[in-house]
Amino acid sequence: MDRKEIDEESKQDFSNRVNLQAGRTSEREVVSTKFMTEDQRNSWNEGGYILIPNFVDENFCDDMNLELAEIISQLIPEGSAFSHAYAGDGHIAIREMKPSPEAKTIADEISKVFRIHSRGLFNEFINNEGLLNILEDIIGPDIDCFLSQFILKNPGAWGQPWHQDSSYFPFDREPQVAAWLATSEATLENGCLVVLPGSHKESLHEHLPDDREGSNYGYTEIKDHDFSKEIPLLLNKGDLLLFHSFLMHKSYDNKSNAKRSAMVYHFAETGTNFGEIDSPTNEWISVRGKGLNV
Ligand SMILES: O=C(O)CCC(=O)C(=O)O
Repeated sequence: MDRKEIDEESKQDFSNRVNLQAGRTSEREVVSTKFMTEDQRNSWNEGGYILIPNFVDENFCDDMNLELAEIISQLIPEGSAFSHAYAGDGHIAIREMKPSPEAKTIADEISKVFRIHSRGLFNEFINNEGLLNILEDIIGPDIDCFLSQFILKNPGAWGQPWHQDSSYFPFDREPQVAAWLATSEATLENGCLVVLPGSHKESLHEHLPDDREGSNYGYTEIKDHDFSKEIPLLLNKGDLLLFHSFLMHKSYDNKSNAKRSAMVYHFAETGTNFGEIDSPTNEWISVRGKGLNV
């Protein structure tokens, strides 16, 4: 199989689907809280995100990184044929479209592994009480984790351009909440996340195809906005960022020689309707409240 670029037509198709969500708004604020601090509530309502330093210890991240490597080696045994995506055991791995010249194996080129939140440590994390408490203040007592992706930003990889996650979620309510756990340091050089504080109060904008050569499948970009007030978020291994699914965010390119890694989950209120056809990368798992009893 050739290492072909994703063709323009499928990029345009994807962005057309994403743009069906354009114009939606999310006005819900966190008013009364049971668990969050006042600072966290203000940060959420005003900025659209909450940063929690040292949420887990570094050993937990190292163990997650090892468990991920194990999943990749099971999905892609040595000698596997070239493909852009690999699936097995419920997991889906996607290959980088702009692989590092240093990459020696297919595993070195994997950029995302989806649907791992029912497994081992990845599942342990979504049952963390401290995490669920904060989520309860934001989305209520009935919580599902519906999406997980381990993101490996390999040396030389493009960052993901400005986008709002809710554009990818054709759901009947909002917000959803992303939990972005740094399992390596995230720096200006290796491709940290960058946010536009307060942009969660805006409607979903038009997302155009990412036209950079070698950009990954699914990357789309908001171009009709001033991003001069962007803030890069530098995280240490074990720090956790929670952010609103309407928050505009992107990540920088990885200009370093090492991988940047993060485990990213998305949470929604139990009972959220996902439309006629659910995304193959979603898997709805109840983590708190009434869904656990059905
Ligand atoms: O981790 C990254 O580089 C980008 C992640 C992101 O933008 C997302 O998960 O929506």
